[in-house]
Formats: sequence, structure tokens, C-alpha cells
Amino acid sequence: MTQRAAFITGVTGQDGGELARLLLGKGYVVHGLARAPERFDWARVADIAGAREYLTLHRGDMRDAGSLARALHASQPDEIYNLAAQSNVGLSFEQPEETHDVNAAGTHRLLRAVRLLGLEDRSRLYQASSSEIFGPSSGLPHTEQSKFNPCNPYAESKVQAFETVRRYRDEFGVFACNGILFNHEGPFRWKGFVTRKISIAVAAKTLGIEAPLALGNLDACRDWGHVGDYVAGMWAMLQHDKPDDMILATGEARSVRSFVEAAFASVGSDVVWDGRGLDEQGRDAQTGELLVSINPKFYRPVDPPIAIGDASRARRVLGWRPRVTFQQLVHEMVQADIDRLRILAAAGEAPSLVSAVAD
Ligand code: NDP
Ligand code: GDR
Repeated sequence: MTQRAAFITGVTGQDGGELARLLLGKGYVVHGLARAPERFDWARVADIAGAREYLTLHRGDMRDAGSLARALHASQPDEIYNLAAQSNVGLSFEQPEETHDVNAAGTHRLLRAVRLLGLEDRSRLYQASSSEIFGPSSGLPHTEQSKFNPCNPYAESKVQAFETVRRYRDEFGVFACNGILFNHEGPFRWKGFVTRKISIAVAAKTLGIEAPLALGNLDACRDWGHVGDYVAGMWAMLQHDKPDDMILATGEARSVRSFVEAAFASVGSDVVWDGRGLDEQGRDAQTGELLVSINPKFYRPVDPPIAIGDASRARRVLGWRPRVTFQQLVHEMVQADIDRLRILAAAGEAPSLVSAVAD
């Protein structure tokens, strides 16, 4: 039997690396698009037999149609996973045009390339959509029927990409699915996202490394799952007999404050809070040591107070459900950062990682 081929944009990102692992493990030939293939972290797939043989990286950019078409043509994929994005919501307020160009126009370039190369009968496409498309819309938890109400440039770009994917499916018959994913995290989360900032800070405290944690809105609630469960859901969507748009979520939302508490609890520390608003602080209940402070620069102009999703359709149609619990997720992230920091500290390089918690 010939090996199935997959093409992943954003292969250097959190989800891209995890999906590459999953697909290589299933015996796929994997092609990844990367702006800088030399930055791909091969350690992420080191334990998969034949990873170097079956994973090929192509240099390309979502803003450059020619590089996309060239990489797609070389890959001849059965499955395309469009994960590349300017994925930082906060940054999208400062760089709305780049966010649009990569996330919305980039998705359109990719779909056009699929058609121009005559791949629509061969290739199925997964689009990385986001819970951000719902914004602060009423009626929780969000379902596939919820109204879109984007409240930042990132969310706008993802709404536009969503509609483009739907149009290519309806008008041109491309097998294309929007996976509407709620926040999912793991040890390879980029260190600017809040969960990773927290896990690095907790790891640093555990090892006695100075790293005061500065955060923004502690009361924002997000539906946090584990990246491994979510890439399995992406794959399942493309194995279904019909293309569809589906939510993946845990159905439970927790505040940033709760994430902080759970992370410190995982290493045996209790946090007590005092003060209000910008003066609020989190301290170690036993020693009084300052653990968390607030920095207004981490507040966003608009921030949906809560995101919570209903993944009933994915459960019914795909049999998908999240396996990793919130406590397991937090524990895994903190332990991974303790392991990393131990190695970096031994080499005198800990500051390169811990500086992220105040940035
Ligand atoms: P990351 O930010 O970790 O990865 C983004 C990837 O996109 C990186 O590989 C990055 O490459 C690549 N990229 C950025 N700009 C370009 C460009 N111009 N051309 C080519 N590649 C580019 O995101 P995640 O892995 O967390 O998320 C994957 C996708 O899922 C994204 O589309 C995100 O918006 C979406 N999503 C993520 C959720 C989550 O909780 N993780 C939830 C919902 C949706 P480089 O290394 O060069 O920067
Ligand atoms: P999000 O993730 O914006 O949901 O986007 P992020 O971790 O950045 O923010 C989650 C919530 O935490 C609040 N917050 C802070 N956020 C950051 N980054 N840094 C802080 O110091 C901080 N303090 C509080 C935020 O205001 C927000 O409410 C992620 C990305 O993966 C997107 O690409 C994806 O689409 C969505 O998840 C679903």
C-alpha cells in the first residue's frame, strides 16, 4: 500500500510539531512548510522511527503564493493541514495587516493553489479556525451555530479564512473543514502565551531562580485543553466521509487566576491574593514571597471575558473527546519547564527562558 502524504503549514509551531509526530507515527509521509526550516526542532520527533526520512521541510511563506504552490506541488498531499498563522491575539492589535495577510489572504492563496494544481480531487484540507471568531457573543457554551462576533484583528482574519474555506467547499467541491478549536496548550506552547508564562515562572521558583511573574487580566476565563487531544481531532475530521466544521473544546472554562493557583499547587505552593485591579498581588501563603504582580501592558483593548465550547458534534460524529485533564495538563507543562530550566541553568543560560515571564 502506498504511504499517505500530508502537508502541514506552520510545522514549526506548537500544533504543527505535535501533528507531525502523530502523522509520522501513523506511517504518513509528512511535508512541512516553514519560513525557516532550519529552526524546526527535530527533538520533537526524535523518538519516532524514520522521522528524518519521512519528514521533508519546504521553505515557504503564506504571504508568497509561488512558494506555497511549489511546496504543494512537490508534496502531492492526501491531506493538508493549514496551521500557519500570526496566532498572537495581543500582537494582532499592533500588526493587523500582517495578521490579515498571513491568516486570511494566506488561507485563500493556499486554496487557490490547491485548485490551480488540480489537487481538489486528491487533497482534503483542514483549516485551523479558532474560538476567537465568537468573541464576546452571548449564549454559552459556543456551538457551531453560535454567531460570529470577532473583537480583534486576529479573530477577524480567522472569520474571513473560515468563510473562504466554506466557499471553496460549497462552490468548488473542495473537501475542506474548519476546526473551531478552543485554547489548547502543552510543553511546546510559545512562551508569550499565558499558560506557558506561568509554567516557566513556577518552574523557576521551584529551582530557586529569580523570575517574578507579571500578568494582565487574571479574571479572563478560557477553555483549556491539551494539544495532543486536539491534533488527534484535526486528523479525525479529515477521515470523516463528509467535510464539516466542528468545535473541539473541553466544555470547562477556568480563569487565568485558577491556572496560576493550579500551577503553583502542582509544586506544593499555595497562592494568596491581596489588593485589587492593577495593585493585586499573589504571594506564597507560607513565606509571603511575591509570586505574581499585574502589569497593565498585558491587558488587551478588548478581551472576551469567557470562552467555553460545546464539542458535542465532534463527540457524536467523530467519537472525539478530550482525554487529558486540566490538572494533568498543568502538571505536564510545569514539569517540562523544570526539566528544561535544570539543563539551561547548568549551562548558565536560564535567563534566556525566564525573561519571558516578565515580557
Ligand atoms: P504557533 O504560533 O505555535 O505556530 C504558528 C506557526 O505559523 C509557526 O510555525 C509559524 O512559523 C507559522 N507562520 C507564521 N507566519 C507565517 C508565514 N507568514 N508563513 C508561513 N508560516 C508562518 O500556533 P499554534 O501551533 O498554537 O496554532 C496553530 C494554528 O491553530 C494557528 O493557525 C492558530 O491560529 C490556530 N489556533 C490555535 C489554538 C491554540 O490554542 N493553540 C486555538 C485555536 C486556533 P515560524 O516558526 O516561522 O514563526
Ligand atoms: P489567547 O491566548 O489570546 O486566548 O489566544 P493567551 O494565552 O495569549 O491569552 C489567554 C487569556 O489570558 C489573558 N492574559 C494574558 N495573556 C498573555 N498572553 N499574557 C499575559 O500576561 C496575560 N495575562 C492575562 C489574555 O488577556 C487572555 O484573556 C490563543 C492563541 O493560541 C490563538 O491563536 C487561539 O486562536 C486562541 O488561543 C483560541
